[in-house]
Amino acid sequence: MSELNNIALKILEKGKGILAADESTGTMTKRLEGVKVPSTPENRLLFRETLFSASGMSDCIGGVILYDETIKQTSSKKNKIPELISKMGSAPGIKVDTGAKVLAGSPEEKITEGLDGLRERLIEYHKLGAKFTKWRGVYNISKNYPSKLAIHVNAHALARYSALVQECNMVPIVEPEVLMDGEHSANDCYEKTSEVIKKCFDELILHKVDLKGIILKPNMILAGNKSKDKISNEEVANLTLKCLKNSVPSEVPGIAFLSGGQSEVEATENLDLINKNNNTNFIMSYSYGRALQQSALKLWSKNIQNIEGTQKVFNHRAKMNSLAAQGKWSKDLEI
Ligand code: 5MM
Repeated sequence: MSELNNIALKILEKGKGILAADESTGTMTKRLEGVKVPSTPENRLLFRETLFSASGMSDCIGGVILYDETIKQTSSKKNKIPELISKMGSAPGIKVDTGAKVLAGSPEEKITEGLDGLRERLIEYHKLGAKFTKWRGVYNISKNYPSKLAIHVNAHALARYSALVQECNMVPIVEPEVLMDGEHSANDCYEKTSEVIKKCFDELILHKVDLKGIILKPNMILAGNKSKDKISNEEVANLTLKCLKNSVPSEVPGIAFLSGGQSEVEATENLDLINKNNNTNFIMSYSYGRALQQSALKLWSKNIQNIEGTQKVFNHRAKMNSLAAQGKWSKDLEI
């Protein structure tokens, strides 16, 4: 088994998933200001180290995606953040894209940037302890979108990124996110997500990326948040499984979903149903940002010194998702 395949499998072993704590400073500022906490480097670190040192990390979180600021910070107990995460039995990872920018040629769409100088930045992050990385392409659905152009250029960037990451002995998380914003039906989401994922794999193969050494981070198949088309959680799970079965090559060891704006319990319930009905050989787990952090952030904001209380809320969410990653969750376990 290759070293990269080992890292990927370890991150997702025994019901573990990924904590996406890679909000850029702009996004983290919105999150903190949303709960009336000033967005200073100290506060961003305090919230994040509270999660990274919670007991739920060891059983439920196999990897943490960090942002550039955080991977270089030192905790209040004088641990370098990647060391703290490793001590908790989890793998430190890093977001390496530099954000989604307006796509020339189709200005209502986005292309993710960050390839210039990436090889050098990867060497630095690897030295800081990163075992894996993340790059997110974003696509919106409407009558004419995503365009062939957006699908093509984002897949190309994801593949160039992945090849460079593997060259530096880290596992790339490949995140093509088809957004849930809009009036589209679940069937539109199914069609567009399938097209996006297939194109990503065409490019990954062209760039000679070792598919056994990646983790795919897709969206679930959902109706748009302004859609009249309401579908059940069972249908979400079945459509998601059908899409991934038909578009992901069997060599890929694991899939870790993004939550994409679903509520915490909805993201857990859908993941649980996906696992209860999993008719693929893929590990199906989570790489949640909002769906792992929302309640913890809300409680923490009431008293930022309430470390224990915040960790309790986070541990619960992490446990619920870990059970869901094994198809063992049920509603009565929620408090
Ligand atoms: C944690 O949020 C990440 C995005 O941050 P920026 O927009 O500031 O770059 C994001 O990539 C995240 O990792 C995924 O979208 C999953 O997060 P959710 O909240 O959708 O589970």
